[in-house]
Amino acid sequence: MTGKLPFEALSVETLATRLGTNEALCAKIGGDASAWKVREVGDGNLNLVFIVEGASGGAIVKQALPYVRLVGDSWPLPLKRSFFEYHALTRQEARAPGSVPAIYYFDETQALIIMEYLSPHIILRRALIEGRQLPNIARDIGLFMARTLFRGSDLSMATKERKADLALFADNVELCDITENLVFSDPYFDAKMNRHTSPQLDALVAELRADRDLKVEAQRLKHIFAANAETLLHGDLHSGSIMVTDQETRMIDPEFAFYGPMAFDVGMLLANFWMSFFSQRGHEQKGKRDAMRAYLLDVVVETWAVFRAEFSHLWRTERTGMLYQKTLFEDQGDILAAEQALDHVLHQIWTDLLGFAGIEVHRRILGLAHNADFETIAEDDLRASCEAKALKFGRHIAVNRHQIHSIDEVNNLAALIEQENSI
Ligand code: SR1
Ligand code: MG
Repeated sequence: MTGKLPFEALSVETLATRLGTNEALCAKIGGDASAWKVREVGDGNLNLVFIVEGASGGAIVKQALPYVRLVGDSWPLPLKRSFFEYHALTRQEARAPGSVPAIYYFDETQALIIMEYLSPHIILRRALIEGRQLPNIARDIGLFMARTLFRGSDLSMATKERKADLALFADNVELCDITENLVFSDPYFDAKMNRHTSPQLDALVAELRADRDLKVEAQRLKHIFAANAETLLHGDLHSGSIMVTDQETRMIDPEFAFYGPMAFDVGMLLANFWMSFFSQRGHEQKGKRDAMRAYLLDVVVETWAVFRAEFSHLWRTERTGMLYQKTLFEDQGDILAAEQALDHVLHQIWTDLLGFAGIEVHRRILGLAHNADFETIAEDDLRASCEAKALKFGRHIAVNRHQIHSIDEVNNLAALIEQENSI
């Protein structure tokens, strides 16, 4: 396949013929394409994902489709998201080495990336649903977020380079539009593609949609998301975008990458841990999940602690960008001023991440794109009860984000709500 042929979606049947002469793929998995085994494994909302295995190994072939896979061709979506994913992956690898899959090949016209087959990794969301306690995720994800968010910002980069990058990713308009609508607006009115567990959640949903403070807060957060081009975000950092083994953690799928507020990735990620926490009650068929719930709250605490520690370390050792210059602080012997500024920056991230987390919880229960944590709870009343608790939690942290001062306070709230008899 060359980059010059017009776009054509791959299939299990055509992949070996079309990529059989691709040097990068042959070098990785073996050149005899007739022996390749091809499986389509994409379970995301947007793209095709193939595992291709040959005589000497395997690789992932990921291809964007010109529409939203979840909805179909009635919702066109540009192929260029593959370009942004490729460029985001290269930057993430440079800024947080070893945290993303290795890239072997990129074809912009075919919207196709050939990359490392992570095996025996599984999607983190699936592991958490199964009740698996992964020992390293908090450390690995905390480090990834601190390194990519710090090193992609004006705290670190040369301003010319950052502005060029900002211009490059500014064209990821359609994927930002998905987030702007699906995350920040649709959950708060009766949008066409919304769905929720009905009738069990109807009254609560009506209450949330009538909640003026919540609606205003969601729009303030949307404003921050759209207007605060602080750093290169992953843009969709939930537990479905992370692959794990007991030892290893890799971040995947950064096609939503763009320059936005640091707190967005952190808030979305923590929201997914809290949603996993609230969903555990629905997965107790083989026994109580108390230990799993405690584990998830510990993961939240540790992720935030690792993020803060690494961000602070980078602040002290790598602050080479045009923001909070050392010239004004350390070079004048005023180290405390640099620490005071760091406190302000971390506090801003903290306040905003709570808002983004609350909104992310809402959209996964009220909007178009639900998550498997809740969706795999077969019994409607049980699922609704888990979802109702998560919705209340999300509302509280979004609306009260300026009055909440510690991660323990948030976890205590989660634990309290979890104990309630819900609907
Ligand atoms: C129509 S896309 C819906 C969601 O899927 C992606 O994974 C993003 O989370 C997006 O919001
Ligand atoms: Mg994705």
